[in-house]
Amino acid sequence: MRRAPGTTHWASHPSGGSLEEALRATDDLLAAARDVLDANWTGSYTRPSQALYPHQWSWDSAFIAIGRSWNDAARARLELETLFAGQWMTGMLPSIVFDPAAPAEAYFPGPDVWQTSRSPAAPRGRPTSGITQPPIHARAALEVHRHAPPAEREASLAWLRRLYPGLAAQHEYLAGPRDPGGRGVALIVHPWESGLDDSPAWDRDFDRIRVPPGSLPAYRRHDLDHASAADRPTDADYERFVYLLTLERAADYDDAKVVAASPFLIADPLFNAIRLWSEHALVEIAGLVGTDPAPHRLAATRLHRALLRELWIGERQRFCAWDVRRDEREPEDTIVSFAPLLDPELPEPIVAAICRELESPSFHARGRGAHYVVPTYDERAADFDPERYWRGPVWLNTNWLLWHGLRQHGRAGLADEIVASSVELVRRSGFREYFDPLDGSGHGSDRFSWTAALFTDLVRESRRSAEREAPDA
Ligand code: 9WN
Repeated sequence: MRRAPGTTHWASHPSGGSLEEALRATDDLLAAARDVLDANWTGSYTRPSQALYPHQWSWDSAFIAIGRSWNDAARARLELETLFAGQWMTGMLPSIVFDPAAPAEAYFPGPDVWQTSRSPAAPRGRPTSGITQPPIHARAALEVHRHAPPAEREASLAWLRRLYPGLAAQHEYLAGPRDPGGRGVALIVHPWESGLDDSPAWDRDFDRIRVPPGSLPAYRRHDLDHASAADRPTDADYERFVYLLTLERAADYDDAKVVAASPFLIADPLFNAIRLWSEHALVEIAGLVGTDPAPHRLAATRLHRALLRELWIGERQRFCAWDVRRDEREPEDTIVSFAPLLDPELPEPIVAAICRELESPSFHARGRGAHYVVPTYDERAADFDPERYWRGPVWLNTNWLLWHGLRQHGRAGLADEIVASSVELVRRSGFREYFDPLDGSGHGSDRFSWTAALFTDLVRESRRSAEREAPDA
């Protein structure tokens, strides 16, 4: 039995599991988080984890930079600069920048499989993947700058000036080649681009992809050397991941050809909501570096409208992923539907609808024994899996994104619950990659960098807000 009735946990704690209580005695955990980040630091970037992910991942580095900037602003800045050195001439920021120091067999698929030198747009002499990940980087850059100690403010501004053209190019790329129909939402061509690889959000589309027999070379999944098979995507999913990669490779990573050929073509609410939130960060960054913020304001307005027009489905009261290839909306109730809370202009009735769903038994099983928020998939769905990757477990990065979204819409209660739950998960199970929402056990990699980084940010930021709100002694 997973749901042990009466188990003590933050939601059913007699005191109501206040944020204050969860934040108590977090100094040792903050020190341990710092140790994880330092152990995973390579000298120029941070590995997501030592064994499972021994290269630089794009959105990981952005989350890591945010958390690290509370203690070490210089490394946080270098983290993002190292990543942007792998940016393509098209503006695409690749999902992985491969580390030549990592052994060839350390991760599959490695640079020999991607073969990105086929594209004239790929950076020379710097092997990367040929796809992208959610564009959280402008937001991360702004957060890192905000955390800069006064003595480093000038250095931080100079860094923002250096980074700004790359950030702007990343957003232009998404608005250009990734929006071929001009509908205002960027399309992803591989589930790995979503960051939520095997989310049920695109099962209907992904499950229909048939891998032609004999079309794939023999390969070995190195991920299963470092994590339990029950925690990772299935072999059938992996086949499709690799098949899509081979199609993109055959198109030499030419965007128009990839979009034309890919059987997977999705407008993801989470990817586009992050893009919108980052576009707002670009407005602020442009102001800081003395550039005209107007184009970013305009882009944000367009994207806000497109999110509502293309991805909000009124009858379902939900944002849905749009399978553009078949022109179908995917109704699965997953965490991607909540991400538009990151839009500061989201209309109040839609904010209220999202919060209702977040508080429903599908995502917030109050009073049913041990439970932690926010699961990545509807707990009442027949195929909800509390342990497998993005098909149920709680992740600190999606918690962190929702916490920001809820706070900006004045939903402090739910936001505080997310912090309290995140802290309790780490206290109970350590800096694991993800957690079972029903019993709090840890899964996937251990000593996972973004868990350590975002734990740090959640705790430090919450403590700071509490200090601001405390009545004068
Ligand atoms: C494929 C590194 C990455 C994260 C993704 C997460 C997982 C890779 C994998 O690990 O994806 O990119 O091998 O499973 O899904 O969000 O960036 O932590």
